[in-house]
Amino acid sequence: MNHPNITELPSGIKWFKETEALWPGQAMSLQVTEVLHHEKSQFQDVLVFQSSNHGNVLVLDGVIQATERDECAYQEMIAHLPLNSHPNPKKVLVIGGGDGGVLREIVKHESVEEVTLVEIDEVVIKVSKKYLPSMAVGFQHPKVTVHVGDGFAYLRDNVGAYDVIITDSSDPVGPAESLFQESFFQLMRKSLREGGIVCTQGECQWLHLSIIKDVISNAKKMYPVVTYGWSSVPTYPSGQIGYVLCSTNSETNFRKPLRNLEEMKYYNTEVHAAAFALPQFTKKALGL
Ligand code: SPM
Repeated sequence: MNHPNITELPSGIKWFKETEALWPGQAMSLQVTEVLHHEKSQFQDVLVFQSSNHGNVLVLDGVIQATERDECAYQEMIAHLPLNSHPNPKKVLVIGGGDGGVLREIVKHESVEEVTLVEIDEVVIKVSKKYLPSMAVGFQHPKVTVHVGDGFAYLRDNVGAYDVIITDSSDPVGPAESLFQESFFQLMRKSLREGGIVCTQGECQWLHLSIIKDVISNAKKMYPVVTYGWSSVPTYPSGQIGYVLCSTNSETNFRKPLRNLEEMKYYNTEVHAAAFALPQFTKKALGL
């Protein structure tokens, strides 16, 4: 099966290479042992391959979304940073996240009563259930409801409904572009209950400070507390990714988790607090 990002060397060894205009002049490569699935869905190019050292890998429009080896670093942080900053999160919404890994993390919180996942691309859910079972296990929990559709439309129909909203999106090109815009943050704001918190995929400080700066300055127009945290994810461009966190409660201190969680792979209370320690160039660029 041919894929534009996979090259076979004369030795027969195959490499996946992640090239994208958002990170010019650099490319993460992973050795491919088998292409498990490739299809053009209604929204994007969907690829799943088995790698030599990172387990199965989900790729959307040529960009790595999750590898079985390091997905914990992203899924745990995007879930537990906001949930452990809310005093009593009961109703949680996930926009995107069709692999199920963020769901798997959210249901670990005892206070959570209902989680709804809104994913635009049903194919991502289908291939994740088949090839990424350690992530898709999240779909099996009785607290979880899945809605296949557009996040904007869902938010418009669900005002004042959620304690925490997590946007687990791909990058701001293609189907996820609108999820980085001010209008989306306004809709999320309206869908929160009093004291509600949002956490969105916040791109990489080595590559996208101007995108992050715009997102944060837009968010500051409508949320009294806005900040940026990050974690190390080796298979994401430049080896890290960030999280934009916003609270409607001016008392929220994202640096101080309100609870601990036992037996995570990546997350603990020290990592939570450290996520908000920013390099000087980031603090200066973002005004944090
Ligand atoms: N549940 C996992 C889905 C992953 N969502 C985020 C993927 C981001 C991939 N690109 C990272 C680029 C950072 N600049």
